[in-house]
Amino acid sequence: MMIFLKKIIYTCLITILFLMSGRDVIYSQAVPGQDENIQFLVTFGKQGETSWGDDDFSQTWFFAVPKDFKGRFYIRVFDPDAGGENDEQKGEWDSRTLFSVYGGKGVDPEVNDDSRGIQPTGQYKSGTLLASRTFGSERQYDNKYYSFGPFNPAEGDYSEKWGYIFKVIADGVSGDDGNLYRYFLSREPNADVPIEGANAFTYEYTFRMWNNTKSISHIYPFIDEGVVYVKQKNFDWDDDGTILVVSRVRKGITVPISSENDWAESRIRVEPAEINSSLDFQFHKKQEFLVRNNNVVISLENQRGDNLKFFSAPIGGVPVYDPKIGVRQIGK
Ligand SMILES: [Ca+2]
Ligand SMILES: [Ca+2]
Ligand SMILES: [Ca+2]
Ligand SMILES: [Ca+2]
Repeated sequence: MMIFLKKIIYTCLITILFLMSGRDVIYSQAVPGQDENIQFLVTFGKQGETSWGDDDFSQTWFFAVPKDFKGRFYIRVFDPDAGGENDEQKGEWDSRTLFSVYGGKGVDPEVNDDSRGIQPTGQYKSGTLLASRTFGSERQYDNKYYSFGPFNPAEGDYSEKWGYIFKVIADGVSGDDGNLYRYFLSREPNADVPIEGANAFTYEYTFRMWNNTKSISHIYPFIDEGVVYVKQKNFDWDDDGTILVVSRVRKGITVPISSENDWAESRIRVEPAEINSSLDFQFHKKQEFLVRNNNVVISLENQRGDNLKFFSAPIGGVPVYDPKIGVRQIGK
């Protein structure tokens, strides 16, 4: 009887573990990530007006493929066109967006500052161009995927810490409409099949808030060793509710918010217990009325002026406030 019971418990445990790992694996390469509750990234054509929520008409993301992954993979872009469904129209649909994928030496943003893509200037396109395509308003790719690849991991820029790094840049080369899109790093060209242990990150996040006053979006910067404070900068938040910072030791502090076509910035002191974990930047929409089509830009710097990474799958998991740790650490 005891052996039978043990077997049942063992089977249950294995099933739970499998389900837990499955959940983690399935969504870890979606950009935006599963826990972020962000529907789309956004990049406007460079004749666009910054008051519509994109400060520089360019967005850079990095995909890190683990060292031990030997297969081929694809970088899928959902709704790469600017037209039809999902996108933000101004006059005629005339935006053209260049998506380009880079690998090889020069991509690693920890070695090459320009590669981080905070500003689309200097050597932000460093590395070897592996694939690219420009999309206008194209019914064929409207509300559908386009897949770049296949790529081999070895085509990436090797980093001891992150594995093989690839860079994807979306540039709004012309027009004034907003292109909304998202990515998925996949083993297959025609389906979202994740690579276990892969992740994606950016240094400047430009995204669209949901048109829903109840929604809360999140982004998760990782706090490295040696960070004393972070300077947050947000752009064109349209005075839409509040931005809260939460961590294991921080129940939630509000930060100054931008309104229309301007930046707001502030410093946040980092607690020792926040080192080597992720912060949770929460974007709470205004409750009184709906602020529609709010696009926003956010970046973080540490006290040395180095930009922090936002990971689509938060390192160490989503931080949950724990009052016991908070009292102990901050009270020291
Ligand atoms: Ca237009
Ligand atoms: Ca579209
Ligand atoms: Ca689009
Ligand atoms: Ca905005």
